[in-house]
Amino acid sequence: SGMLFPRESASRELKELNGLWAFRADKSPNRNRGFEEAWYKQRLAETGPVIDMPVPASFNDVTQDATLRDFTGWVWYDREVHLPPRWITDEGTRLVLRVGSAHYYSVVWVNGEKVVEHNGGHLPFEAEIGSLFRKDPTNPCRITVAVNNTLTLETLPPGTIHYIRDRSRYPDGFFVQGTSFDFFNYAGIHRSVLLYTTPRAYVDDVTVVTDFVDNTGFVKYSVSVRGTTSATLKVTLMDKDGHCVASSNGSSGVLKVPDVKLWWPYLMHENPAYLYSMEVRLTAGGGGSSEDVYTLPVGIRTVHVTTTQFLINNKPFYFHGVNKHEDSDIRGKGFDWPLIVKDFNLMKWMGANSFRTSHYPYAEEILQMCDRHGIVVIDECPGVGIKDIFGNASLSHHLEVMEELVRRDKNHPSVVMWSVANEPAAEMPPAEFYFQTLIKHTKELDPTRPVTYVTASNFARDKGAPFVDVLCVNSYFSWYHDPGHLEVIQLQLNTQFEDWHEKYQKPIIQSEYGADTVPGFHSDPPVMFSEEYQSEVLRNYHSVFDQKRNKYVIGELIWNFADFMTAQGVTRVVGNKKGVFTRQRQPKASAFILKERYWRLANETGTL
Ligand code: E9O
Repeated sequence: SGMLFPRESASRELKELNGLWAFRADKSPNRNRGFEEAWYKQRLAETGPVIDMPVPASFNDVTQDATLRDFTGWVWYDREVHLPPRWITDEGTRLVLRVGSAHYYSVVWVNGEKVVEHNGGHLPFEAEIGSLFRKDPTNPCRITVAVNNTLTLETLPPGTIHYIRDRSRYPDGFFVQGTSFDFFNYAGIHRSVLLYTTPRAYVDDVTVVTDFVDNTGFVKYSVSVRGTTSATLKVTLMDKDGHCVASSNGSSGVLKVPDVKLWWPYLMHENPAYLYSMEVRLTAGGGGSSEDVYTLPVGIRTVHVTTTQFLINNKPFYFHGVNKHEDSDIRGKGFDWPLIVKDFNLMKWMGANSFRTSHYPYAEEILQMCDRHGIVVIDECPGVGIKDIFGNASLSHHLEVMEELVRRDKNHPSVVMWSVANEPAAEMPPAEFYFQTLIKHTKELDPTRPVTYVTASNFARDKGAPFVDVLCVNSYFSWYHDPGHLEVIQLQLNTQFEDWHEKYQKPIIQSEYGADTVPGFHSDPPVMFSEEYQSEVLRNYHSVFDQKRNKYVIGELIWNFADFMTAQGVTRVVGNKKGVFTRQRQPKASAFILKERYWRLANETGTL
């Protein structure tokens, strides 16, 4: 089935269940007491002590409880909700419970009955729950969600659990959740929980692929319908003013758009990010006829990759942007509109035209903002920290995650490329089959977008590079290598680009570079961790980018947009400090360097 973003319409209602939920972490030794005692059968408050927990939010940083901050295992949420009676009694209504994302593994019950389980921490899942109430029209309805943040070799990202049984040195039950990625494993219900309705016969999924020739745009669509065998579909494409520009009947077809207004990245066009609205209207015949209406924003644009260029609407696009995280004080990875709007304002302030969703899929609302603002996205799956496992179980889960990701994000004009992983152990022999399979699968799911993964390996030994469309290379000259030696950067970066390009003849994005910087640390001559050092690292990288960017280097993404939280460790002082903004979104000196550069690039490469 599809996973359309829930939208209100003449035929669909929606109720957000955000706010305070009751919460209880299962701190029993095997973390399994909740299941043994079937906490889902009653209100959580009747099973033991509960606390208030905001949804959406990570649970880690909102309390004073250190054991909750670093908790690994099952946590339980519940709340009651009053359903409008017509949602229950009307046979023609389909009622769906949807979770935007919960990290990592979730089980959901409604009034004690299990309705859905989901494996994966960054993508939505839903369940049809109406039938539960038709049998027994109880109100209120109780929703229970159990979430487990344990990471294993078969999760994405992967992790390992180490039990330490030395009772002379460690307390009873001591274990460590090991991970090999560089961000804090925030957990909880991270995105909106909501209920929505559709008619019984409904639009289940819509896929659009766009193209243009001269002044004519083409929107190839296909619609899948459920709940009826005799449906009529009417598809109408409207411009910004609501005027119909093309229409069609049937579950698939091509809409021809005269005088097309293309979707352009901002900075590349004076009228960027143009979105049409595609209204899909389903009329189900049979007994009493019913209608379902779903409206999808559609941007008409193309993406092509040559050996040296990345083309959007047949014009070369240069990525000057950032890598981000979903991360902030207190809320952790919880969805937060003020934070999102601030980040977009900062990206525009600095002239960033793109970002990578390092290292997992971001909230759909963020991609919608990108569609509306003309910011280009490299959409990354949570394949981060794959250090030595290329087994069948992990590969098949990875394929499933790509299916879920493409299903969710396929219609966003802002998404121009898929990234299937970040810095995997790409030099290991099994990486060849693994990445060949994964990339081929992704291209079958979406033949219209290029596919990459982000590498930090050696150009000569990288087993997956032959299969990518664009090489994304991370490097940290004068930081992880030759720390303190700014003078090596230009030579080493030149060599890096020439090696990769010569071997593969593909365009290259510098997908990470940067240096940890403690705001307010100053040193001239520059030393590591000072604002001057970060600035110098950037300047040295930039001078090489400038020599290569009209050749085959097609982009530069700073690591990172903002400081972010990590696991505790001796190389991290309250998180990773490679942000050009602090975690509170205030600029370091480097932010001004990027701002000046990005606006200069926009003026040179754009049509401003
Ligand atoms: C992934 C990102 O999540 N790339 C890392 C970033 C970092 O700041 C991290 O936050 O550490 C850098 C990977 C370093 C690759 C080169 C390692 C060389 C070791 C000698």
